Amino acid sequence: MKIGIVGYQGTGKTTLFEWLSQTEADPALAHLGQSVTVPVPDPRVHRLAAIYQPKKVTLAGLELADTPGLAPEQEGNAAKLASIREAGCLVIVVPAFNGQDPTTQLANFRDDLLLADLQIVAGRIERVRDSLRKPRPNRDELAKELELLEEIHRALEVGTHLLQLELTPDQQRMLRSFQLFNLKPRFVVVNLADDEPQPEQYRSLDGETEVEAVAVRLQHELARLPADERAAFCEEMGVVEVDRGEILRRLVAASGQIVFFTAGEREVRSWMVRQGCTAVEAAAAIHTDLARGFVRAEVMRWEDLVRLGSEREVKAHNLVRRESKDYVIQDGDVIYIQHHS
Ligand SMILES: Nc1nc2c(ncn2[C@@H]2O[C@H](COP(=O)(O)OP(=O)(O)OP(=O)(O)O)[C@@H](O)[C@H]2O)c(=O)[nH]1
Ligand SMILES: [Mg+2]
Repeated sequence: MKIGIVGYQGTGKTTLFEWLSQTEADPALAHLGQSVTVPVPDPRVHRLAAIYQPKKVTLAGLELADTPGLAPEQEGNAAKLASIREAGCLVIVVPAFNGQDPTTQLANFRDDLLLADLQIVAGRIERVRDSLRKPRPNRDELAKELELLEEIHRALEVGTHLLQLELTPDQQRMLRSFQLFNLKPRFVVVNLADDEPQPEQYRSLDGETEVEAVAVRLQHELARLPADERAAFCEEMGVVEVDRGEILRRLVAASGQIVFFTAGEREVRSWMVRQGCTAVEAAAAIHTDLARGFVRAEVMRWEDLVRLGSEREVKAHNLVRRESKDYVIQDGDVIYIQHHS
């Protein structure tokens, strides 16, 4: 799943992208945007590796996409936003440095997202109405879609984030192809000044559930220093190093994904799947053959492994569950797929 880093120009998106991914953005691609898959650090993987002593440890990756900034108060933002329609989650960066007000910026950006979605929904409503004027075999289906679109249109007009609407799976399916921004989970990063005296005031923002306030430029600089110079830098600047791994893990959760593990002597590995993923879908994420020949999943909890120290002990305590295809994978499950080839 792609995570789109979005916001107005100069808010610190590329700095955030570089800090979280520990890569350098290519300036030649700044006007188009660029993406990179970042391994998500997970202390649980290292606990499991200590038990299995595998030859290889592999971390699941999260795809981060840096995007060109929108110009405030400018027509045409809807078109610019088109490139991030496919993102599964939005990270909205708003600045609180140089006297800028993150609350106002966020409100404006939310309006831009609403307008972009309204254009799409209004366009589709018109086309569906046109179609309904002619005799058609799929009238009922279209009428249902029209009713839903009109409800969505009303909700957008009053500024409702559509995730609050509790749509049925059928309705979600009808809307999927429009890739509406207001149906995507979002995460707000308030980019603080290096010397912000009261960062606490930005830890929550009106109407947003996931907010992180962090001095992105400072943290980026800090992370680029050699390890032995960081402590001195922190002391001198009076800052605390922010764990970028924790932010990545919060992004995983905020984007509606969970992490499961596979573990053996050859490899200990974390995998990312969407919440609600079944055992056979998890098997498919590992390898299509595993899904095709799926017999059952053996499931342990990573906590049990760490507490008891070995797979053998977990088995001895009867803590290995045998689950079928439809079992819903939980964050922190360690799974082994039994299959015939
Ligand atoms: N004071 C301060 N300046 C910052 C901070 N983060 C970024 N900047 C500065 O803001 C400018 C823009 O940073 P970028 O990361 O390039 O911003 P952007 O959002 O990618 O910009 P566009 O891609 O042009 O939209 C740079 O000069 C940064 O040094 C911060 O936390 N504090
Ligand atoms: Mg940029």
